[in-house]
Amino acid sequence: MPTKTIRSTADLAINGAPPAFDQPLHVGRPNIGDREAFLRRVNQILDNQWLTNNGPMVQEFEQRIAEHLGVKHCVAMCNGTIALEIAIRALELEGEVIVPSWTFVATAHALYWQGITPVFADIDPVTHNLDPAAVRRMITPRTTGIIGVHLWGRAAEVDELQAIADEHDLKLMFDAAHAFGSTYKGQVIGRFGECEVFSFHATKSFNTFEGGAVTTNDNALAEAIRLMRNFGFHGYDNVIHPGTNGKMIEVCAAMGLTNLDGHGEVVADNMHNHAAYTSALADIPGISVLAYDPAGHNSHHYVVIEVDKSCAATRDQIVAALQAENVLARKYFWPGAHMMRPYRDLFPHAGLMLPNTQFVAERVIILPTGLSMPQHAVQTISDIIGICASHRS
Ligand code: T4K
Repeated sequence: MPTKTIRSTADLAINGAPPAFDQPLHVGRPNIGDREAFLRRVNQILDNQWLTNNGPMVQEFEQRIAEHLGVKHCVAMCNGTIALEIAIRALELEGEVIVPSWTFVATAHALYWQGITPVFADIDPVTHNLDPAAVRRMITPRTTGIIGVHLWGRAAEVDELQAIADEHDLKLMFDAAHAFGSTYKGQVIGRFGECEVFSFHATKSFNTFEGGAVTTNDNALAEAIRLMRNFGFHGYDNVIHPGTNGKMIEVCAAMGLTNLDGHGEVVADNMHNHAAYTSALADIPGISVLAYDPAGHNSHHYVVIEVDKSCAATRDQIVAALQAENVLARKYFWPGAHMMRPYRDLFPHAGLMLPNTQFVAERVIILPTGLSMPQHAVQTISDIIGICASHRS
């Protein structure tokens, strides 16, 4: 429960009042399913004495995820970044690959780490997803692929990106780290492009502590990815493919199986929080809540608000006020991957091609949501924002 009611600026912690919450409210607080069920599975793992290397829990997890997403293959991994790297390598991408800058930096890192140049294309400022027209502008003779990101769980422009890929003979894959349970045109994400990559990190709405997966309907690709995940081993003593160690461990799969059973509740709770924020922030000048595509399901993983120039407070002032109240709001993914040192050094003028990315990066705030939100927290957080946004400093 919040400790106070916010009625005026005098009630704000930045002005010396006690914070609204005793304990920090995190963006990305893990959702933890049925503890007893998880512990039963852990005991089973210990009894089995099979801790990793494609054990029974991972196999069950892969089968359940594939069924849940309606896709032929799910290859579970130790985290989303390694899953991206392995997928990129299995697709034999090289040269340049087009990605948004407006994403977590891992999307670009997974390419750059393998000597591939991430070329940043701009986004649609309304959806925050790659703008297909901007993708077209970034194609060069060195381009071999496109990685679309379903940012904030909202499906990317899948059909348009696929059309561009087909036209230019490029490979298309998706970073679906935010999109577990989201849909595109009525179909569950996980089946689009050559493959899709999920993150099941602790901070994701569905988590396996750390974890990730590549999903695909392509048998040969799935087979190559399975080999690459386990050093290229095909049986004992026989390596038939270059590879690395991308394996998910049994305890992570146990967490995943448990959380999968409770995922519907997480989504319902997050939908409720999103609706409550939308209504509580509706009349605050200069503040808008990013709406989810009403035509599709969303993972409801993030609550994203935008602070317009017309607002009486800046985005950074609002974030500072929230943090003083113990509301650890974030500015994901400010300032954009193109402004992070490795990529700024590589492309010092990338911003010229990314006006929408730069515009959005200055506006966003990500607010806490998830199962651990205390009662009345959404209203109090919205009140803090409302008071900040109605007073010029
Ligand atoms: N592609 C995209 C689009 C992604 O968003 C990500 C990951 C990836 C690829 C790569 O997938 P992974 O390799 O991570 O599986 C976090 C996550 O570490 C990262 O997984 C996620 N995206 C990114 C958006 O957020 P940080 O550096 O912001 O995390 P951190 O440590 O600041 O934690 C966030 C908040 O959550 C904090 O307030 C603390 C709280 N927290 C965190 C953990 C780990 C908890 O309360 N409990 C916890 O156990 O990156």
